[in-house]
Amino acid sequence: MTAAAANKLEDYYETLKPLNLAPLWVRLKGLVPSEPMPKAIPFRWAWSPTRGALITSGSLISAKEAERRVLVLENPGLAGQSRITDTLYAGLQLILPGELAPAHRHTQSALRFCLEGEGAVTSVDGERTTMHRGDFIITPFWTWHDHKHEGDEPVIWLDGLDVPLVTALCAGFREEHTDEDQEITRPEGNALARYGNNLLPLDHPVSRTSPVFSYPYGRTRESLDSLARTGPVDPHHGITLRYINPTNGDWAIPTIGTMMRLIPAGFETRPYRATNSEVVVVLEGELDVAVGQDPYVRLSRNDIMSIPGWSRVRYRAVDGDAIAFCFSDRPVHEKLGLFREDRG
Ligand code: GTQ
Repeated sequence: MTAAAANKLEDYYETLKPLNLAPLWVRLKGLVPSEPMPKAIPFRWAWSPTRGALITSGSLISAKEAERRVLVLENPGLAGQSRITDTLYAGLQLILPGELAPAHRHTQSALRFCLEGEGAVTSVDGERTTMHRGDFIITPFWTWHDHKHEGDEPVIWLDGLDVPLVTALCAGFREEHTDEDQEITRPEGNALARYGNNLLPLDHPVSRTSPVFSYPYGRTRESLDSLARTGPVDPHHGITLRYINPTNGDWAIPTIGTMMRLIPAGFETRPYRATNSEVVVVLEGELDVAVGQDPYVRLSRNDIMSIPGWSRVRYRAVDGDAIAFCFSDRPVHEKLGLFREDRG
């Protein structure tokens, strides 16, 4: 194209702006890329400074004032957007002894993964559950939930929500409960007894989110222990178990895939990538994670890492087994027919 023709085109683009029109030929490759181009980058939040900042917030604002005292884990590639990957939200929540984070509900689904401290309780839809390190707890979309603390030390957990997805669909609703804490209608452990033993009450309906809602780490650990001794160990995933909804075999949360991963001592996984993005937090041992061409990054206890979609990942455990909790947007990719993986 000649310079004169290019100038003409530029002038033409200017005439389009007041008409609220845009030329697709300028934008096509960005809108319809040849492969995913996440804005998120692989990033590690080291526990000690992150925890320090969170504890400081405890002396500046109460859980009630904040409604939820959370530091959002914000990906450096998505500054100001409250996202840990292009499609996932993550935050670290602090609750101090005697505090109450009041009851509310929203259309975003949430998970809690407990990292530190004893004595906090989350109530979901009429049932409470006491939180212990390594427990995975679900707040299904549109269920009342409040958090309180009956212990005597700070409690910290990782929140994971499908906020960016719900925002993209413009489907966010929230409501505050008229009471600060909701009425408890069933004894603690009731959900686990009814749904958590490979049994379901006769005629129990299929539900979109797992009714188990609290998965104690002890049980998960038993399975991992046994498999660590006997295998099999997948060359790309190590030993990865996914939390499921017993009413339909789907992921425990319909929009967020949750998993526990054990990489045996001395094991190195082969490169793997999939369209979904992922968040990893180390529970036990030390986990080395390499993304794309980058060298291995070492994750220690409670360190958190973002893994953008469609980036090649390798895991390695050097000294001793490593155990990490992971969550991703894989269920949404699967449900929309968008999930692709590459084991090369
Ligand atoms: O605990 O209900 O990190 O509503 C973000 C939004 C936690 C919660 C978050 C929430 C919550």
